Amino acid sequence: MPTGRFITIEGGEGAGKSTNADLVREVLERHGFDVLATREPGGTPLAEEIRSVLLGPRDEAVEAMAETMLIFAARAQHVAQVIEPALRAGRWVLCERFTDSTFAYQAGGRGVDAEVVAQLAELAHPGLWPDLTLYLDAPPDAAMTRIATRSLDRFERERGDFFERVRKAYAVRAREQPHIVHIDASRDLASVQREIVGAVERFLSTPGNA
Ligand code: Z5A
Repeated sequence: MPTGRFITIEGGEGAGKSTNADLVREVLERHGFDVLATREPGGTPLAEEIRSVLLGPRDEAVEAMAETMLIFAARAQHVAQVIEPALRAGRWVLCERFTDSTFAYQAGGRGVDAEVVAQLAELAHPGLWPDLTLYLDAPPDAAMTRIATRSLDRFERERGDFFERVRKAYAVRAREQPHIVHIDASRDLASVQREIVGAVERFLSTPGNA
């Protein structure tokens, strides 16, 4: 049975995930791959509803474990309904954020035990991990100025030290996980994009990947 490849784009808010997802898609399509672009939290009607619940500002404090389980509920739906069928059909799936975000935000940012995140991941998407992750790394203050004119969601209203913990957790994960390629996203867009294209081309030219 043909199977496509699973590529994710990670990073803090304003790091350039959406901007560069378009570029990665173009590169893959130029190589003749059929690409399904999607995002998390979200990607199905139910998962998008959970996204609205997660991102909407609210007065009630949201428990870290409740937040984590909502994220995995959305992910289980997205994987079963969209990601796995596409991969089985031989399509390449390009997803903005996936479980590396949960290690960064819920484990790193909120303090949920990373072992619990790993266990929930194994329940929500057994055996499915990205083949390649492009991690766009930029200092939170610099990235936030790029989105300064937007209205802020519940995560973006967090304090600065939350984003530092998230970034630190991403850095640890990028060192430990061979599927993650670190990209310095604090530079001008043209430089960032050159490095992204290089990383994707290297992945494609590695035997067994394409
Ligand atoms: N979340 C979580 O906690 N746990 C999880 O497991 C998952 C998610 C999956 C929503 O995610 C929230 O969900 C997120 C974490 C939480 N928290 N927050 N905040 P999201 O991915 O939908 O939201 P986001 O990270 O806030 O995305 P974003 O703000 O849209 O950022 P982006 O996609 O990385 O950036 P962009 O839209 O491509 O670029 C922003 C602007 O910067 C734009 O004007 C660009 O033209 C500009 N830009 C981009 N790159 C550059 C460079 N290199 N130089 C200058 N300007 C640039």
